[in-house]
Amino acid sequence: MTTDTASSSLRLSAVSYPAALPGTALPGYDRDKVEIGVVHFGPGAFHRAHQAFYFDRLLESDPRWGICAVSLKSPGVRDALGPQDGLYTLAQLDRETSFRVIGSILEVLVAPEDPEAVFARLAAPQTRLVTLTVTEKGYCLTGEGKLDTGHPDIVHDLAAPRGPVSAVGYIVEGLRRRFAAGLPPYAVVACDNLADNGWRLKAATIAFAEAVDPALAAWIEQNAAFPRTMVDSITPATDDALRARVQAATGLFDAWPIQREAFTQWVVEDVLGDGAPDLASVGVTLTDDVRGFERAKLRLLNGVHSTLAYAGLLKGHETVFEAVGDPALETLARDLMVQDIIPTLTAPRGLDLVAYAEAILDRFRNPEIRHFLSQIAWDGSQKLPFRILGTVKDALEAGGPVDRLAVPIAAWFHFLKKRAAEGVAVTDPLADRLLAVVQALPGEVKGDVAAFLALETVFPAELAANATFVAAVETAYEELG
Ligand code: CS2
Repeated sequence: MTTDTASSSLRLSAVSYPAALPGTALPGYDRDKVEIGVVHFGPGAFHRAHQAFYFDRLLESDPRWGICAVSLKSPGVRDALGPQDGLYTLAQLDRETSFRVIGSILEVLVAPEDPEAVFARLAAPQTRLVTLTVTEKGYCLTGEGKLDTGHPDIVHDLAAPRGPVSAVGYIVEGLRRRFAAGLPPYAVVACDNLADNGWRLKAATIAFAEAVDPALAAWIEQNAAFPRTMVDSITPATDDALRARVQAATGLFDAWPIQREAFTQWVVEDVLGDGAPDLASVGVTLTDDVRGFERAKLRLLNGVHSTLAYAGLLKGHETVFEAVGDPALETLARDLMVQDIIPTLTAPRGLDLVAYAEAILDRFRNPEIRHFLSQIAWDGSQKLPFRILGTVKDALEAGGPVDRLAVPIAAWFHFLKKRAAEGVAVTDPLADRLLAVVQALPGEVKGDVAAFLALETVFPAELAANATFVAAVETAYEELG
């Protein structure tokens, strides 16, 4: 943030926002009349670009769905949005550009500073939904997708369930209080890119609750909804260029605006039941076939994103736009989608998967957005199992080739080697382990690949022992080397 710019101009707030320059869309409702009905864990850029945008629109017709945003660790969002009364600007940067002040976040809490305030929100009768964007690692799951009872946060929370640090710990303590008070549970809506996100979270929540009180676990099992969801909107991290652009367009300084493409999609399993917000009225798809949407998005968009990230960084590209403009990488992306991934998918009714894949490539060509490959490259150990390895497993079961699907995996290995050689740390919860593997590599193809595939939390044992898969990864590793 540039303090000069901040002080020389009016800052976005509840008082100043009506003075935004014409053309800036403003909250179309009275924020003083809004009630908090949603508690959200993890108010990072994606939440503010996506769910908070949908609730902002919903508040125009129903004031019960304001958001209490809870950061589980850092005070950054509270410190930026506090002086702005929770308001921030959403810039939609695309062939057409627009700016909108979002008003749906009414409160930002920093859980470690005031856990009791979070519990009070969770236990409030008006709270009907708990939503989450805590990234893959925030679910504290094992490689098999079960609650990781060896995870330090879970070990901590199981020993002190009334003073949790993890998202699952907070969800269970909130539900415990509601159970004790005779209130209905809230629905828990996972909004991260995990296959079967809601089911996994439900299983993890119940496993945790079992350890606290089996009666609570049974009550959650019978009464709480954990819909699976698919979320989609490309949301690069905020930078100073965006701050300047937002200030020029709106006339107001915003310490933490958000940028995204114009496209946005939210598909929610239709299990929220009576009393749920009318999400369909603001463009959310409620469906019984969330799996079809979710698999298609995770494997096509995110799978190819990760492929472009690792293969693109190895070729010296910085952004998705640059990578997809490289003819060899564009061909790789398209061939992966059409020849390898689509055959493993079952299209949801009405969705033409080839057209969907082309539309994704077109979104990657958005010239208004600088989406850094290095950002997408984060947390590869958490992302690749959902994005690529599920496809590999299905392709192997169908007897198909996995040569091209091995490319992103081999590219990830080379990316890790390159980062280690440059002395640059990788952002990944397994970073220490990954570095140890790289430092002990024997330096020949078979040995190197075997050492990487021995990462058992990333590669299930059966896959790591599959001769077709191993040979494909070795070939790709050699070609990229
Ligand atoms: C990206 C996603 O950072 C990443 O790993 O693949 O954040 C992607 O942009 C979103 O899932 C798009 O909906």
